[in-house]
Amino acid sequence: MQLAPDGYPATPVWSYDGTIPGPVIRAAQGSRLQRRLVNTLEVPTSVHWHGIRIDNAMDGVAGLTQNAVPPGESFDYAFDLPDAGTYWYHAHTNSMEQVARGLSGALIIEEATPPDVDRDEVLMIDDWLLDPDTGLFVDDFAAPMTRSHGGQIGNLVGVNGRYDYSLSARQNERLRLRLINSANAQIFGLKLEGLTGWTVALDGMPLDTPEPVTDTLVLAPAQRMDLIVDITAEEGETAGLLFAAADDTWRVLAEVSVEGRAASVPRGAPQPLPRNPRMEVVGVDTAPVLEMPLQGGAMRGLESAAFNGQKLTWQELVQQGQFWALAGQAGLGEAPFATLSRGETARIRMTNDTIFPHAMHLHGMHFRTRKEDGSLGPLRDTVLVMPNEMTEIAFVADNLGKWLLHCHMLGHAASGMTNWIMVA
Ligand SMILES: [Cu+2]
Repeated sequence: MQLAPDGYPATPVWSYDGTIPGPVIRAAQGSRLQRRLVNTLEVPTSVHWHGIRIDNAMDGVAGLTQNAVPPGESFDYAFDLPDAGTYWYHAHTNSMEQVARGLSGALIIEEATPPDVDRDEVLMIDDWLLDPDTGLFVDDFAAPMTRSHGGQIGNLVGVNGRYDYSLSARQNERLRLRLINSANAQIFGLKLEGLTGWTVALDGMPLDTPEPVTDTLVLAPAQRMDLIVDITAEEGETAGLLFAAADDTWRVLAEVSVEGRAASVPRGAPQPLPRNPRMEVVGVDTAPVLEMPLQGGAMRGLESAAFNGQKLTWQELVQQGQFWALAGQAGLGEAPFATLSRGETARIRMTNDTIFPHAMHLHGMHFRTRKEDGSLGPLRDTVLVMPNEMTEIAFVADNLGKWLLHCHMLGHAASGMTNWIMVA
């Protein structure tokens, strides 16, 4: 793939179906998706269908819900799609390397009645860490320095596999933009220019009321955001999606060139998207609270944590490439963090005792954040927990099986920040 600008070498990648990102899979809400993974890589792999309330056996987590698929072999994924929305699929075997090399794609589940927009565009936002001389991915996915800090941040940011992604649109045209952060660790600050927009869904799930975009949008790794935008820039003016670069300047992420006019005036605020079924989180106030401190990392460290059934000191953990822990456990333990009975409402209080932000992702079920006053936030599957902050999530454990709860900074997940819950 030519990821870097012209004049730089092309990049050898790992891909689904030969493209980065993989093909956009579109399916109807309520239908069944079937895909055969044929592994022609030289390493084992598996596919996770992120955000889908899925049959546990199809969740794609090597070592928990299936064995990794060896080179030359295949695995048939087949599952129902209960919810409309913006989801994605990605490797879940050594994901800090496999996702970074290109193994991800968008999974779009369409509502029976789509919203009133002229176009529906998927913008998969990623970053790549490339060696400018060779075009190769910098081959230190497991570097302790990045894993114990904020994680691997690329030196090139792009959308849909292009650093210079652009699209053309007419003035007052209405677009649905489906933003997906597929980066390993980068949290994107985003803003609109020449566009008037509303957030209509987060992590696939519709908001009750579309929220006007007035400020910087924050999209953590693995999170999605559906916007409905009207092109309000004049013909010839620049419009598009900007991101906050590391040097604190705003740079163009996706340019929209305005050509012609679709209507003389923009439309009013959009209607909310139809709700997905069975999403009520009930009984939150009386549900038990499970404490999950997020621990470790550079500058803080850990006194000790359990790893592979043994209690290890910080020094010993570091020797094992483990820099993080969730509630005193580094990596998957024999026993789950919690065992919940089907239909039970649970609260997990994640207190970030590290100096880094973490994008915590629960597999198989969506949750709401619960604020200190007891009010509930929007449905999500991935929440950003800032340093020294506490975030409480509440959900109904209505999906049977073994579900990961892990940091989606993939280097963190690979070095301790991965735990699991059992719904039985
Ligand atoms: Cu993390």
